Amino acid sequence: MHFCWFILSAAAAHYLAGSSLLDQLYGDLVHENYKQPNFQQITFFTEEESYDVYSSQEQKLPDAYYENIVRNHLKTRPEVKYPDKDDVSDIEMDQNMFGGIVTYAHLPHINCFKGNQDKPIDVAIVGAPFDTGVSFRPGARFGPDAIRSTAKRLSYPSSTKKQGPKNRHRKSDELHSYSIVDCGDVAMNPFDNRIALNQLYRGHRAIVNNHKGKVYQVPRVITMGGDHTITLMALRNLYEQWQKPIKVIHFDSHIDTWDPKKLGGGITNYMSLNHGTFLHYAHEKGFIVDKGNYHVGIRAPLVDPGFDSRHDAECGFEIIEATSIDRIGVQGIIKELVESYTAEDVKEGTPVYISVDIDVLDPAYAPGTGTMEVGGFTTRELLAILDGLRDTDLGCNIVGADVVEVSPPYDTNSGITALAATAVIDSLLKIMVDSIPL
Ligand SMILES: [Mn+2]
Repeated sequence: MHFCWFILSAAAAHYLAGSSLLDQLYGDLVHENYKQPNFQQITFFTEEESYDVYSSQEQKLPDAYYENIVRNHLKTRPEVKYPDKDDVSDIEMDQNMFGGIVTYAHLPHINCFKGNQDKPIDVAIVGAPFDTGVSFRPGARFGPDAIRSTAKRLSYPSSTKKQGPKNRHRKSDELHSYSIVDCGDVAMNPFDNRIALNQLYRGHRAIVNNHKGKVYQVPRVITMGGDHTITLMALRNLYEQWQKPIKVIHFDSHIDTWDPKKLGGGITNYMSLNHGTFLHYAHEKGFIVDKGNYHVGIRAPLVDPGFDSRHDAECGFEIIEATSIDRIGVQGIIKELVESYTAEDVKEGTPVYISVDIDVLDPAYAPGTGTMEVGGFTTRELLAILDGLRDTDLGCNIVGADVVEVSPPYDTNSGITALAATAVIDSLLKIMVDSIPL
């Protein structure tokens, strides 16, 4: 064995003299003038015979035998033809899975808040780095960052980018007509929730007011939380934009319609708005429809069971509990949600919002979240339910969505919670992009 390496080294020294550092490092792969050493042709030995040779310290066969091994080895090494030194066609677009400027799924980034009004936006991905509305574990302010990092293996076509083979939406030779962009994060003040949430409100507003889509008259926004409080600002914007209440499909292990007096005491108005009460306020402000909203995946204990259940129903919510999946299955849940979009909703075009608290998943699939509850859905079940909404009346009227409560400090080294969130956004995009006729 040592003898073989000696021959390789000697051959290397022969052609490396005077070449560049890279050529020396990569040897014959980059050395254009490399001439393969002219070894003598001999008959190849069988494996058993060569095993004998390698298992012995002493050389039993003629030099030509070892030279033949080297010659055959060199033959099997790939030859690389490099592009012209001024050719950047393979590096000009950021397609790197583990480097580069990070946007969700390599989507183009534009500043959606200032200027760029001429840039069309059909679907905007935007981060809401905010976690000072939580009752338990913080960290969701880093959610958008983690979701983008974990989405590096996804890629989408946009009006400015051709579809690659990794695209999961359509065949590789098709281009859709939507402009999908990553707006970056809304800068949210970490010292005062009122200011931070108002900033998010204005951020959403700037996206939908200042841009038009190629397909949608008004951009759809998918928000990456952030704790669940941020959903209230999205609902407020949609209510103002559509001038009517929004039907909410809320995936969560918690009801989040808690009366502030039950969750936190409601001592001041300021403390009353948090990630467990925002749907109470969405109802109180009239942002959401007064019946036909849905919670899916509920399993967390209530604070005051009788009161909380009554109050939740008053806020217009029906409940599909996590355990329903054992009784009616994924298809049963899809059916119930799809049928909740009534003929009247179809006639009125009731706008639908989907909010996904990642804690709807079992902690086995999403440990990196603020308030884990055991007994949740698997990632596959959640994605199957979301995918089941495609091409339905409900799906076609989804005007906004979010995924919230991803808290990277509590995630695994592999980032499975953030990874689940990337897939949720992927499913939401599929609903928004595929359901509408081009
Ligand atoms: Mn929640």
